[in-house]
Amino acid sequence: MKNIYVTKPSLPNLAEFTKLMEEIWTSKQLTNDGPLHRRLEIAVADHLGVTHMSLFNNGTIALLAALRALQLSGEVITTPFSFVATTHALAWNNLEPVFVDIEPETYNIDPAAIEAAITDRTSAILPVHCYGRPCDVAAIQEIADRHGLKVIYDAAHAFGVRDEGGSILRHGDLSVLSFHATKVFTTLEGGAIVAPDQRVKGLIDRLKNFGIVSQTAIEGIGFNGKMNEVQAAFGLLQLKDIEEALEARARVAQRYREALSQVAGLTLPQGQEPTVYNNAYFPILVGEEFPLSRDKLFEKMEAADIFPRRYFYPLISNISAYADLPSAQRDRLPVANRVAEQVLCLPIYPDLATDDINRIVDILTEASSHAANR
Ligand code: T4K
Repeated sequence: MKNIYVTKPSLPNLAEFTKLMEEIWTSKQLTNDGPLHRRLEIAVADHLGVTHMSLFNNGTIALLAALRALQLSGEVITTPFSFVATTHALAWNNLEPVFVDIEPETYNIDPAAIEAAITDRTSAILPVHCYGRPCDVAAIQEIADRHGLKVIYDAAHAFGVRDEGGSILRHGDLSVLSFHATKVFTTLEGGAIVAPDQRVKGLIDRLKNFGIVSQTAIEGIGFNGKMNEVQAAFGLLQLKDIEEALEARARVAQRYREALSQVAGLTLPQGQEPTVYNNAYFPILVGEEFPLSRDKLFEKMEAADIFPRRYFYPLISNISAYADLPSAQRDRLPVANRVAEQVLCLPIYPDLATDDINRIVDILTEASSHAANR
């Protein structure tokens, strides 16, 4: 039987890609703010409805640059329920992560918990729009304003997500995207920072290019975060197909909802009007009422050549690099620990065939009718 993975990128038309490669072959401009990079930067910003954006070679380097650009120090309050890159970016900036618990409905950082974790060493908040579901941006901003803190959103999952006022990337001081191959919009590897104005974008553009201002002037300690022309070419073609890709994802999510909403013990992701979601992931929780534990269900699916993922398990606060932090104690993070132990991200991507969705639905419904074996 064919393997079904948690995601598969949609590839652009190969002939069109070849044409763009010919442009690169002709110009021999391979990287360093080349013409395709410039085109993509404008096109993506325009598509997302933001004004100031800097492309990066990947989302992790973009996160490092965002934290560096804001010159933070001391402690940064963050969520343990994310991909490890979120916390690693703090560590690489010599910032101390302070974990707080998440909300049981959105799996995003709990604003009430943020307030309680603020000390005189806190300089910022690093929330994640987990699975592309928006954080409580108003509550987070209110707390940040009251305590003079910066807010950097890890928006790696949030390409194209909008609230009633427009792109959710406009919130906070900076938002950071990932364009990795597993993401809704990809440039193979890639990422971006959304900045509030041209001055901050300029600072970020310098940071990602070693601090170079001109041939004779270097400002600050930059590094190499540049996106190359092949990545940009791939992105330009991805962007052409993004609306259809998002619609196809929405259809997969809808099919899962129809088929699984009545299955006892499974909690499905719920949307909230008027938010526009991107269906980047389809996380379900496998609760106590389900006959199989999450891990037994995971193994059963793998045995049937279906490969969902336990994003995000283990919880970041439980991995050895961070487990000794005072804020990492399990009893301080009950919701995050429970969700990490119950979550399973089902396969979702534009080309997921109806037969494959049916295979996934069948295995879940069949498992739900078994006698308990947790
Ligand atoms: N912040 C957050 C919240 C993030 O989720 C991420 C990345 C970042 C920051 C950092 O951004 P980047 O530096 O990555 O731009 C993946 C990705 O590597 C990672 O980008 C992503 N989050 C994370 C959630 O997932 P893995 O280890 O699960 O990927 P992998 O290689 O096992 O791929 C999963 C499945 O996708 C495979 O089973 C098959 C499919 N796949 C994957 C690749 C790479 C393909 O079909 N084609 C491919 O080229 O981490």
